[in-house]
Amino acid sequence: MPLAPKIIVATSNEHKLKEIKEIFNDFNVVGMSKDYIAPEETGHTFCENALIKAKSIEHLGEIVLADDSGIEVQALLGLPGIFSARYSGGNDYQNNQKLLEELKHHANRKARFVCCMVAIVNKKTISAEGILEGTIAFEPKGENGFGYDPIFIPSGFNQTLAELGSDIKNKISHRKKALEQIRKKIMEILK
Ligand code: ITT
Repeated sequence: MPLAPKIIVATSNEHKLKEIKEIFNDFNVVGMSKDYIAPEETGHTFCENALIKAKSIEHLGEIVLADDSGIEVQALLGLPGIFSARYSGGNDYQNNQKLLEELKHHANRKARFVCCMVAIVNKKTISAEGILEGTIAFEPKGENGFGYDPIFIPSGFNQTLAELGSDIKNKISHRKKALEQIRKKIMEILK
């Protein structure tokens, strides 16, 4: 059997890397070493930031991949968006608390996760976007996942992603959708 293609992922987020490994379990997905210093995310869109990250490790292998993602809340005009990781200036729990506080007086709790994946494959740059629609819960629930998972209820479900767990999340997530699209583009270049 031929060796699974190696994909190096430009992330310092171990949760993202775990999900990418689970979804791309037919590739040899590797993360960065502990001393990896992520580039500054100076882009204005998810895809611009994913490109900055992918380019920063382009020299490391034939296939490199980067994920830029976040949550867009309708009543907050798309915020926190590309600022999701640094929304409160604190940790995931504090980001969730800030978002719940901001939404306190809004009846509209619609939100969506967005993920842009950029890959550079044999010097060719490709990208794909995935979206997961849902609503913001009234309080954090569940122990699984990371980031805003404890306060995000995907459309069609009545539990948060953190309650639903990784088996369900990895079937429906923004990351899964972006990865499945980019998988096709990678295979097209490699064939
Ligand atoms: P890298 O840039 O090193 O990959 P990061 O965590 O800083 O790691 P981003 O800049 O893409 O990554 O910010 C993503 C943030 O958006 C993440 O920290 C969460 O707060 C949120 N987020 C993205 N995907 C999520 C998911 O599947 N579940 C919950 N929160 C998510």
